[in-house]
Formats: sequence, structure tokens, C-alpha cells
Amino acid sequence: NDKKKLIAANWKMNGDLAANEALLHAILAGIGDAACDLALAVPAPYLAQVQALTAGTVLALAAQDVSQHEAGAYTGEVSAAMLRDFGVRYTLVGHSERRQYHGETDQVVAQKAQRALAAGLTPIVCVGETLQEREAGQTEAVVRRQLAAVIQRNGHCISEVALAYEPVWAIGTGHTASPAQAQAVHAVLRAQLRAASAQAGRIRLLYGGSLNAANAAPLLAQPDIDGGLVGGASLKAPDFLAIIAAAH
Ligand code: G2H
Repeated sequence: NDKKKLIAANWKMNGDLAANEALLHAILAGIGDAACDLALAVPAPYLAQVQALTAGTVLALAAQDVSQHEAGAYTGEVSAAMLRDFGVRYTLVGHSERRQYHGETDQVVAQKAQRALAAGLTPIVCVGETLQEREAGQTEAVVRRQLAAVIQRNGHCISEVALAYEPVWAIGTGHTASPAQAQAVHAVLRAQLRAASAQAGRIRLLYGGSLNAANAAPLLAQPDIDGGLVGGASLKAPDFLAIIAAAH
């Protein structure tokens, strides 16, 4: 497919000032003319640091989460407007670790996507089934339900989102979906988006889950895979650079 791909790093809860600086220097030194769009989802306290170190580069800033509320008495939350203040362009929404460990429901995820869109951020909405759900033959039903909530609330601007399919059984486990398995789910998501929007063809569908230097190329070559969301491998510059090189 001829869409410009998006490779997004998800640092999760890793890093410190010194390690972040070293990683960014190594990435920027090796990146050359990347053929894809690039984003780094960093922990909120480091947004300012990463903003300063990536200003004027090809690396766009992303957050890992955003509040479903606009502002007010929500201790510990970070609003979409605050992210905007730090030059953030994208935010992950509904990562499976948020759904699993922080009880985020499909409705909350849909609200978060709405807040992000209203603030001019591109939400990268994450969907994916657990191993139990896959083995029960529910993969398609689960991802369709997760996406349906987002479409229902954001139908009018659904073409402004990005989506990440991350099978929960592949996250941080070293088990990657095969290119055919990933493409099959991406095709389901694309069809659901097409039914909701005439612009569905331009929505970028990323694959995530143990994406690495060795497996990226065949996954990124699938017709409905428009990029990747990279966790563990994004913390090592050579690995992240190899994934970027595979995205053209
Ligand atoms: C899935 C992915 C990035 P990893 O969570 O979001 O992480 O590549 O470590 O499986």
C-alpha cells in the first residue's frame, strides 16, 4: 500500500533523563531520511525533555495516555490541552495495559479518543484480544466491539484517528502475530472503518506486539498494515532504527 507508514515507539514506564538523552542522540544520529512518520510515546514527566531534544527533527512527540475529562478535580490525570502545551501530536488511547491494569472500558477509551481529537491530537486507539479470547474464536468480535465504541462516539471524525492492533498475547511476550494473522484482523478493522467513513482508506492501522528488527519487514509489507507500535525494541536504538528502515 502507498500510505506513508507511521512507526510509533511506546517507551512505557521506562527511562530517566540520562538514558532518554542517550537514546534520542543514538536514534537521531542513525535515522537519516526516514521514509515514514515517526512518533515517540514517552512518560508524561519527560515530555518537556523529549520535546526540547527532538525540536526540529523528524521525531514527533506522543503521550501514552490522556484523561477522558477536559479539566478540573481529577487528581493525577493529564488533559489533552496540557499535552498540546508540550507540542504533543499523538496520544495512545486504550493500550491493553491501561484496559487491563487500570480498568479502562470501551466507553472510557472512546471518550479519551474524543478528548484527544477535540484538542487536535491524533489518538492512536489500541485494540486487541487476549489469548483466551483468541482460543475461544472471539478475536473478530472483540476487536469489532472495541472499535465500535470509538466509532459510535467519534463517527464524524473517525478518519482523523490511527488504530493499533495489539494482540494481548503478543505484547512483551516475544510471540508475534504472523503476518497473515495480523493482516486478517487488520482487514476486519478496515472493513468496519469503511462502513463508517468514506475516508477509511487513509486511516493508518498499526501492528503492535513484540515487533522487532527481525520480524518487522514482512508484517509491514501486509496490505492493511500501515505502521507499527513498538515497545521493548524501541528502547534500543539499533533495533528501533532497523524497524524504521523496514517501513517504506
Ligand atoms: C505492545 C508493544 C508496544 P512490545 O504493547 O505498545 O510493546 O513491543 O514490547 O510488545
